[in-house]
Amino acid sequence: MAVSSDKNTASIFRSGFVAIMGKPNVGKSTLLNTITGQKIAIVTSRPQTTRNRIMGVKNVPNGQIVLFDTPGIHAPLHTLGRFILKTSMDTVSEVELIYLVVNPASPDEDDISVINMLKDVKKVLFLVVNKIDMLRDKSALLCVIDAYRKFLNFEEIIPVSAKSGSGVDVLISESLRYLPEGPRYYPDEVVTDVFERFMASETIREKLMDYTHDEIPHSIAVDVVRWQEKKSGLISISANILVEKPTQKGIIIGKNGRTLKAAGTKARKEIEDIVGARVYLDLFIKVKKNWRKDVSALKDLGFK
Ligand SMILES: Nc1nc2c(ncn2[C@@H]2O[C@H](COP(=O)(O)OP(=O)(O)OP(=O)(O)O)[C@@H](O)[C@H]2O)c(=O)[nH]1
Ligand SMILES: [Mg+2]
Repeated sequence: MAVSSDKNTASIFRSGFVAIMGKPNVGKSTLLNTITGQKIAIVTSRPQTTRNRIMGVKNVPNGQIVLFDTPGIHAPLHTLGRFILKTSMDTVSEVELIYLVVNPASPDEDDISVINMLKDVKKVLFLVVNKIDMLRDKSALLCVIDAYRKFLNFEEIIPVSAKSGSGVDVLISESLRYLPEGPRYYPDEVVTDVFERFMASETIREKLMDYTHDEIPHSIAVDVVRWQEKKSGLISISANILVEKPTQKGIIIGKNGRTLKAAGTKARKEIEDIVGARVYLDLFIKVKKNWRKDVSALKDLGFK
């Protein structure tokens, strides 16, 4: 019997790649975590948290959506900034669909720099207005949408709250409608390509950022140097925390070592959940001047 060629048939399996783009701190990583139902990407209240491209897979009965979280786009200031911008642009070229994630507010100059990047990109584009839980006046949403429409043509405009999950189901089903008929790229059990070691270093970085607030801007890098699985099932992990200045070392250690201890304990518990085993975590702080400007240091830390 001939296979039906009707593309609207519900039994068609649709799949493809989606880039989550936007300026820093709009909730891109939170959205990836909510869509996939997993804590894949670290989230902090501070801009420019994500540094690498992070992949997450969403499986639904008739399809598979592979999403890339990207670092927030901002004016590249130093070598790390340029790596980050390149990561985002490389991702755009590989996807079928782009979410432009924005705050429920008129575009500012950072949003406009992302818009300019996307102007000549010939991909399906969704406007995802995030954080709608923060909007008291729902009519303001229409003004936001109108403001963005002046700059770009969006196939769909979807208001969501990545934090509460509101609107996320609509985003998933609409995304699927625009993806082509395609294969299951990843087996069901794969939810990310982020490996445990990287997840561990990211978790440590997230907790250090939480505990040091605005005192350590973006000067922390975490490098897992040892990962040993013992016969008892315990995983022994050593990680170096890289900072740029001796004063930052002091801030991370905190009074009587309290900050480091608290952040380390929180990170250890979360890593135990990720790896499903007991963890022994050893943290060392190293001062490496100007690591963010140093290309070889960045390569050592996994920035490609
Ligand atoms: N109220 C509210 N806050 C949100 C929502 N989504 C994300 N946030 C918060 O916004 C902040 C930034 O979230 P992230 O997911 O780290 O943002 P990001 O866009 O990945 O940031 P970068 O990686 O720095 O570009 C965090 O404090 C989140 O908890 C939302 O729907 N509502
Ligand atoms: Mg992020």
